[in-house]
Amino acid sequence: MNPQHTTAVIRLDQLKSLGRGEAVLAGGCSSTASAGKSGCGSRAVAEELPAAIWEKVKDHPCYSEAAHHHYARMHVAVAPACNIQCNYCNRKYDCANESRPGVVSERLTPEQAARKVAAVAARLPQLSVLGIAGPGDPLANPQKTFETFERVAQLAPDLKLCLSTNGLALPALVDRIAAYNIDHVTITINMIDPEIGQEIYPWIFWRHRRWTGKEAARILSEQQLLGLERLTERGILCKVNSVMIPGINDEHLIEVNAAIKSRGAFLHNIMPLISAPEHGTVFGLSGRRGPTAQELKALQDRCAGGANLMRHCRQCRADAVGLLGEDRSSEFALDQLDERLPAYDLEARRLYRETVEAERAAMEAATRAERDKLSSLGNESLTLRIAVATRGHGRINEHFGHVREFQIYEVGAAGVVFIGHRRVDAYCQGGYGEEETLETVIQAIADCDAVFVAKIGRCPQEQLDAAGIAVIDRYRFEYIEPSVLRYYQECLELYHRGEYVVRRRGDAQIRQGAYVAA
Ligand code: CLF
Ligand code: SF4
Repeated sequence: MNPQHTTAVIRLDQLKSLGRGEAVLAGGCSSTASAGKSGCGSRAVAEELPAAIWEKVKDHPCYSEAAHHHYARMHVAVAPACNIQCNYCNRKYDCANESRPGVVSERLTPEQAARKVAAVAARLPQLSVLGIAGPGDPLANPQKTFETFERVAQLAPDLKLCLSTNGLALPALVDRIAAYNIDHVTITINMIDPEIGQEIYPWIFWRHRRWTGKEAARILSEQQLLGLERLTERGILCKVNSVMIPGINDEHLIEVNAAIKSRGAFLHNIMPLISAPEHGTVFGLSGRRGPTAQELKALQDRCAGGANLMRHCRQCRADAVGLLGEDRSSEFALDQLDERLPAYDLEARRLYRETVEAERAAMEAATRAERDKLSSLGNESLTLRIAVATRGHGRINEHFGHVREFQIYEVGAAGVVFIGHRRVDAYCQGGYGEEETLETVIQAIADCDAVFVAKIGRCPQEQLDAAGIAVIDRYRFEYIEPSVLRYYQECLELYHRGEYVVRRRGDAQIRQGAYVAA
């Protein structure tokens, strides 16, 4: 799977201007609850979960969609070897500007990894999770993986420990995972049918020999499901990642969703295949395409009612650092780290969390108040999709020209839900707008009715108007969800008066290829 020394405590007023996001996969393991649903899942709030579960997810950016606006994760790339081959992975590829499975810029020893964690924690009070996700499979490298967890647990006792695996070696290591207090485990499960599995996995290495074809896929699937059962029996939170591969497992993932729900998975993260010829993967070289945004959403919607869905995954690299929508790994390269371990300031980190919790409570109260205004409505047919320019912290706080990632929300009479994100190149370069880039940005949000921004220039505003996407800047620096709900109420009034024109949505493309870190 795949920032110096100011442990500053951040005040509420500072939060408004904070939040340079990041994004990157391969490493990343790979996981939002279904639209309009509450209950368990990544959108859940405190009162909807048992207290013990809430404690585990409330500041984990992958297991809680609300947490991902505020809390950061970091991966340490200590696990180079893998015991299977996936047709969407090429671990030889190593480029600092790439972001997909197996890709990292530097591999670390457990000691180096612990040093990096200390350095990141000293500068990022928002860091809440340490994950090991590659660049190979963490459980195919058990010594390095568990030694790293042990060192980090001593150094940074408030960090949650997280692991992402293909699951082949999982059942035999469940006791060890529990002994190290690793409370979050992701298993990548792309199939439960070996017929389909043989098209995804050319081989696995199991019991001292290589297996191919259906037999390999059968063994892998058995181990994955057994591992999932053993983990959930022990109360370890499990997320399942599935790569949606059109023409191979897209329809089948509905069965996978049911199978993992029955075994107690907490979340299901269905991610789009990333494949381009230049990645050198089997799927990339053979022209296997990834899904469009609409195809991915349609599949996720068909899984509604099954295992809860994560929709805010950024398909991180195995060495990603920062909020899910940003990648600050280049700020923490090994040769930039101090030889001496920085002090680990538990008190500053606790104060940061307190500040964030106050901010989250205010945001939830504002959202509830707006939602209550909608509660008297019946079955309204109008739904809107909104792209939001944000740098994090749940606010509309980014200039249109600087956006590197839009967050996408869907709103209707039932409420507002986060449905995904769209990565783009920043349109504004050194004070000038790039025409070509603007076209790709508009294409990325072609399925949206409106875009919320903190600020926008006249030229892009005219082009968005021409594309039928309303530009809304009156909610600048406000919370996203209450603003979206307020906008919906305004549109609904116009709709009832016959003055709102419902636009025909285009299909947005999920961006493939290089992600250039900020
Ligand atoms: Fe990392 Fe994975 Fe833990 Fe998160 S990532 S090991 S659960 S801390 Fe998160 Fe990255 Fe998606 Fe994974 S955004 S690829 S779901
Ligand atoms: Fe690559 Fe191994 Fe992860 Fe598959 S399981 S994506 S081959 S590192």
